[in-house]
Amino acid sequence: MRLVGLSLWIFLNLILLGTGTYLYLLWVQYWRYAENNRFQPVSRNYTGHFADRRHVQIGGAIHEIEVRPGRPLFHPRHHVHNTPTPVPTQKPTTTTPIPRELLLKAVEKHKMDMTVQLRTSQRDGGSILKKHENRYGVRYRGHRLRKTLSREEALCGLREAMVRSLRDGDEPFTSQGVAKHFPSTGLLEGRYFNSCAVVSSAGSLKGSKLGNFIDSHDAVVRFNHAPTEGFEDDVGSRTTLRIVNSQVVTKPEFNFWESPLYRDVALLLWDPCNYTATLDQWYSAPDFDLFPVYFRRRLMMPQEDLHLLHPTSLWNVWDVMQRFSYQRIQANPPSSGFLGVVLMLAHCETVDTIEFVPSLRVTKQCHYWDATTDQGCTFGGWHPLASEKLLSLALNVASDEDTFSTGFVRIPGFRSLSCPSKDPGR
Ligand code: NCC
Repeated sequence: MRLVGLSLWIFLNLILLGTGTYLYLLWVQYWRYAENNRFQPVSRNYTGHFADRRHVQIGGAIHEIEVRPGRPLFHPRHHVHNTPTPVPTQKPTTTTPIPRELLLKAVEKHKMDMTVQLRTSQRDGGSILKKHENRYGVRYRGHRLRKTLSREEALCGLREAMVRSLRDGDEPFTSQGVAKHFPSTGLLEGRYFNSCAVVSSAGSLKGSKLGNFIDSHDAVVRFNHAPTEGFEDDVGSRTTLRIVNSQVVTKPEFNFWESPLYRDVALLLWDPCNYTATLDQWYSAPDFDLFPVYFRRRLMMPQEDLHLLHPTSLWNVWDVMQRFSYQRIQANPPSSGFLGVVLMLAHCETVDTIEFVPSLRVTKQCHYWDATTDQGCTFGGWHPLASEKLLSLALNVASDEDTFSTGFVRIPGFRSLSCPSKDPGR
């Protein structure tokens, strides 16, 4: 009897301890989440002003950021064509520009703050407490970063990821009798540009006056339903390629059939598949049913430069991001933005990603065209955005001033790379 009582007592204590630990973990996770979703000022000493993002507060005084006219940034080995490398050309709009050394100080602090914020978001996004959210069955078996990242190595990894579109020979489409709906050539196949701009949809583009700079690139990539009309001063007006996720393709509110946003440009549509899914498995159960729309559009507008992303590309890119991160990263596919960057690296001498890494104009505003606020749009809620941005920073050849004041990261394309035949550590 005594033994039964003792066992019961131990059992009850164990249950109590287990429940307590569980509640404690939930509590810690909740506060981490709450903390992460509260917008933190860039630093105690200076803050980007959201009402007027052209101002910086340094010490006690508020200064207007001087937008300096651009200068060439490039190492000559990156030049292969005669078209000039784009430089930001906007003129200073300041009334009382801050002294340059103060701006550089602000840039330095901002860089530090952004790195901390991105690392924190990366850590929280990859936390094992979120493992139950592993919706795509990600089972990463490779290494994680143990030494300092080499730009060449990471670029070689991204090149190996082989981001590509589907073609008519890809199975199971031939055996399913739908191969005729797929183009015989890949997206941008045989096309090469000197300079490319990949324009994020970030709210911090508002008021940037980067429109001319963006349009001066040989190719311009945009995403989903990001508009240009009415925003030309900040985001330019040219579009070469639009990368569109399967929600935008299938949800009626985005008007994929009718909207002029999706006309007279190359289009790349994408939809996530499971980490280990074959094309067959993805084709029978896509996340959003984009195939009927895609097939219909190919049939009705065969002249269009319309493509579907090979879904394995998503996880190949994700694997590279995980391999080159110290921390576990969020187990969801990369964002359209980062897919655009990796895709264009194969077709451009250099890729400028505009306001992808948040500049001094950083804002809670999700997109440059609407007032919705959500910090997750910039630092990552669902996509592993923080990891994408940290990797972009590691590949960046632009100066800190260009990155954090003007607002672009510059990455050299794959063509100038010399990679070992088999990437080590894979
Ligand atoms: O918002 P979205 O992204 O269309 O933005 C395109 C790309 O710009 C970069 N970005 C955007 C906002 C911001 N504040 N900072 C940024 O760096 C990102 O690289 C982003 O990929 C997408 O990636 O397809 C995404 O699409 C939206 C949404 O589906 C479409 O806009 C249509 O409404 C997703 N949002 C939601 O589903 C609510 C977003 O998570 C990813």
